[in-house]
Amino acid sequence: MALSYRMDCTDPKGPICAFMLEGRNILRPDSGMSGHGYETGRLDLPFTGIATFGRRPFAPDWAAIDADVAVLGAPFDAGTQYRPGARFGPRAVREASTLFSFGHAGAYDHEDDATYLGADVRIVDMGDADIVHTDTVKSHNNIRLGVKAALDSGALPVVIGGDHSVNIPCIEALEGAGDIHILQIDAHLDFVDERHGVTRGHGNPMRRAVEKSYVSGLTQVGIRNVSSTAKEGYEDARARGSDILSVRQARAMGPQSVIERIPAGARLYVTIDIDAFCPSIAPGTGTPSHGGFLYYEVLEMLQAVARRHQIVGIDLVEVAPDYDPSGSTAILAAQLLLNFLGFIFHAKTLA
Ligand SMILES: [Mn+2]
Repeated sequence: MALSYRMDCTDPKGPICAFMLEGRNILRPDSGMSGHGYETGRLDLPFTGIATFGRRPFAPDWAAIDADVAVLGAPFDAGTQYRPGARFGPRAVREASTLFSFGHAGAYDHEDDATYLGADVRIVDMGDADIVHTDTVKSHNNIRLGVKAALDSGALPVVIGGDHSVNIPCIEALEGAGDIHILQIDAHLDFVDERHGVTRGHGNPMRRAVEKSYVSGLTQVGIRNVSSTAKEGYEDARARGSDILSVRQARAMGPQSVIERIPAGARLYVTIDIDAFCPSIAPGTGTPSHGGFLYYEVLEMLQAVARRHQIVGIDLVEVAPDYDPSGSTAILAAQLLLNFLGFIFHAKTLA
């Protein structure tokens, strides 16, 4: 058989670039609504092919995104105050996400009796924001432009960090798009104003967020142990209306009750720091903190917010894969993101 790889940018519904093999999208082989194509096409097991997020189409032309979800890598880790390595997060999470790309035309969940992320949910991978070493402002600006491009196209932006400083340009990109509430799932408060002149490190993002006129409030869940935020930071956060819950407090009230504390009707931005999880299941991060969440505690919070709120943006940060030779941390990140996206688009079908 003749192998003819080409870039196809001529889709009549929009110039999304996709890798095609003899007319079939090899990154998303079974994209028809009619179901899987095991008998007629390639098997395309998860370990084959190009590792875009979920093995969905690569969309390098940010001026021509035509999708429901646009995934952007933000491989910046110069904002860290301890172990670096989150610059390798986007690649690791993309690689891990291929595990969930069996080509079943969606993922059937028997507990929910729902098929998530069928071919009707169009996800593209924008690639990475350009990172300029030693230059936080330029790197953050490139991330902001990527998120803005996703928003302008009408797609839901999903950013994979990078350290938590990459949340700063994500929130900046939402300027002019209406008021938002932020749900932060994290071990650390990240509410430092300024220290030694640093205002855009990974300890600063929630402080930068509340300075925005369009950020109406914060819900900060999973906060525990030592942090770069001192007592004054907690007092400042609470004075600005922040709702701060530790893992033990959140666990005692249950995921549904935690989410019901978020103001009803709020448009929600969700920022997930992987160090919110227990290091026993997520050791691949720069500042691990024992006593963290387990998988279903966070998954059930995400399922609840997807049912209750409009989600306007997501970031998942601080996966530093080299501290976890098992790869479980990146798999956790990919599994969370894909399930969260599944819940969001499934909730729209019920609305
Ligand atoms: Mn954080």
